[in-house]
Amino acid sequence: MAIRETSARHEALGLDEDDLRRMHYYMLLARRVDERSWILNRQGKAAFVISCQGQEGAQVGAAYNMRPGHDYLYPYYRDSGMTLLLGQTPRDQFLSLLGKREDPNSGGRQMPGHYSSRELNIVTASAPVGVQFPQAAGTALAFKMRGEDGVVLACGGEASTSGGDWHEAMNFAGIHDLPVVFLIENNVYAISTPTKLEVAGSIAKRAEGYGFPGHEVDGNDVLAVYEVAREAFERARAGEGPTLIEAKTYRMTAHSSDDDDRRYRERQEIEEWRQKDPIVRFEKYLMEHDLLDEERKEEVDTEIKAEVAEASEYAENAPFADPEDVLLGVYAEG
Ligand SMILES: Cc1ncc(C[n+]2csc(CCOP(=O)(O)OP(=O)(O)O)c2C)c(N)n1
Ligand SMILES: [Mg+2]
Repeated sequence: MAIRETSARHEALGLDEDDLRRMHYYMLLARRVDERSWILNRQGKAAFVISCQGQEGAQVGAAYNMRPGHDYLYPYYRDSGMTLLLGQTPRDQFLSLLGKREDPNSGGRQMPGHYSSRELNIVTASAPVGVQFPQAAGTALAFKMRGEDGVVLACGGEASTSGGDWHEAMNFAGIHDLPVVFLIENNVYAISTPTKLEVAGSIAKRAEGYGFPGHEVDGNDVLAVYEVAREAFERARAGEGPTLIEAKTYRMTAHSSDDDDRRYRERQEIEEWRQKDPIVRFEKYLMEHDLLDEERKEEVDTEIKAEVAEASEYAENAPFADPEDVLLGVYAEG
């Protein structure tokens, strides 16, 4: 009772119960799709998995500010929480993971994690780390030149801020006050390289050098990320220019299904971060505010697991692309 009487954080942010339930649903959905993906990998059905686990709070918190089909998303390979929130389905994700013809991202011809949807304005990434940023700045320039109020959300891991593309995009966006939000999901590693060997100093503070604000935020707190991103989206929509957000988070799985992380990090470190699991933390918040209890939590999880199982089965039974389609979309027709 005492907690309800004090103004709750979500109320101050203008989020109602439905918003919170949606946020929770998509975070959990992303986690369960991811877990299922690892099973499909270990069963020898999925060749490669790259996870979002641990980053769902940063992803849902930031993308919850987007207007799907209006704003543009340049995700990176871990952003499945964002693409699910915007409207891609677990089926879409498994069709992509298993390289099936119906895969909406690429017809089964791209690596998993290369999300793409014309209707949802999700632009596929190229495989080199960080190349999405100049493209995102270009889309933001197009919004500005057309006098439209769209915002571009451009995402990457902390290692992408060590590459030239990111700096060029930051500089260009700063010069032209472009409506772009740079979200860096700092998950402590770039494969086996720890952040301290990737970045000297603060990522968030680099924004100052490019003439716009940068914020560091607890990336495992979905409401904190939502809050800082909301301000960034408002700024962009008002024509005031870009914002950089560094969400401090953690990669709970190995880099990918091809990586053995026992070679470069202690189990205890992972355990410590598990205590800060963004989903568990948000569930605690919801329970403290009487918006969730154990029974309802079970119900939601059961519902999600059924949806995930159905989607996975559908994708497993779906046909592969025809071999002769391999060059579709690669070269211009005629
Ligand atoms: C230009 C380039 N260099 C190296 C790679 C190989 N590579 C793929 S993911 C990755 C790690 C990137 O780390 P980070 O940006 O922190 O993202 P995270 O995987 O930790 O989420 C690397 C080095 C690549 N894809 N592109
Ligand atoms: Mg990283």
